Amino acid sequence: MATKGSPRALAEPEVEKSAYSRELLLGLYRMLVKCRLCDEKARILFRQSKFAGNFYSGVGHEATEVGAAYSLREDDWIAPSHRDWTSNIIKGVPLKFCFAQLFAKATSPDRGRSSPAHMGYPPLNIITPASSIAGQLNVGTGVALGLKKLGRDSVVVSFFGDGATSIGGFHEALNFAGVHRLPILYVCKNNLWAESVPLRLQTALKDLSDRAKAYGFPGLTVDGNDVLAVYEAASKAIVRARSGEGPTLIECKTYRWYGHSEIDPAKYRSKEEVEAWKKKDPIPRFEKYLIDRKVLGEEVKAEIAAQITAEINEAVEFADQSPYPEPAEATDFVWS
Ligand SMILES: Cc1ncc(C[n+]2csc(CCOP(=O)(O)OP(=O)(O)O)c2C)c(N)n1
Ligand SMILES: [Mg+2]
Repeated sequence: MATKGSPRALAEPEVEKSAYSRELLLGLYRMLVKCRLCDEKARILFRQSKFAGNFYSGVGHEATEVGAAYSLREDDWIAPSHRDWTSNIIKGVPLKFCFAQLFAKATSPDRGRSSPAHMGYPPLNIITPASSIAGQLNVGTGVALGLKKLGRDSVVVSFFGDGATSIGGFHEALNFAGVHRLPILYVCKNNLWAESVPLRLQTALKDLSDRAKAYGFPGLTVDGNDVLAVYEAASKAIVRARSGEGPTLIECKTYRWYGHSEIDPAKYRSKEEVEAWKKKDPIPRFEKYLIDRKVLGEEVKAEIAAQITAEINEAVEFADQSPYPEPAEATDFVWS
């Protein structure tokens, strides 16, 4: 496993153990492609004014999201942040509900109530993101406490960015989880930027995983663009959490390709930096790994892309054709 102190080089994925079945490898690949195509489609739909509010693309982060959440069971929980809408897709939320929620249509599970940055799905234990950065860490940690008190063996995966690690809520959540050995995996997507704030102004640390030491549980840094490195680290941490040994912090070094949101031209970053990270695109990199090992061929690759594209088109059509909720519904489910 790529652990802190020996982060995996940002080149070829290095797992040679063939510990992973063909089915798992293709499943991970299919999910990477699905997240990428859905995210790119959502960006286009936002620019076409198909939905309002704002959109926070996670393109570039797919290996981190998929690697961390892929081995979760249905009864496990995800506490996503504003950029993690694809965690819904990974956990199995039907695409038509994801797009209906983006479009705020009456057919979405929340009947059009949430903004695009607040996608959740209670039937699959995906907690609607809190708006305040790091706020969601406290919610996820509270769920982990609840699971422990109920004696369940489900776990929580909490996703957040580098920017969240400078906020009090982050430290309170991790400290509490360490004290009570809660069943939670903290996944920091370190994409080097928090809106326009670069990492060097965020922290004097080289590796954000060092922060775990202060709370008495393991912290490790992995290459967040290597889906197998993330998968391996996360599945071990999930087993650890499930067996009552407590939390783990995994820092995944990655990059967001686009602006903070679709209305941010991101002029604070250099073109060279962006281009250098695009060359580390997690998808062609994993593709090459699979092709070299004869797990994937050009034909299957094209078939996967075509199937996913058809599924997306159908889901977008469903969202587009769905009605908006009636204005009178606005006060339903509101307590007074
Ligand atoms: C307490 C608080 N401050 C500011 C904001 C506005 N805001 C939303 S996302 C964001 C940047 C977060 O950066 P990071 O945690 O690194 O996540 P990333 O956007 O890079 O995925 C900011 C400043 C907020 N939502 N909450
Ligand atoms: Mg960030």
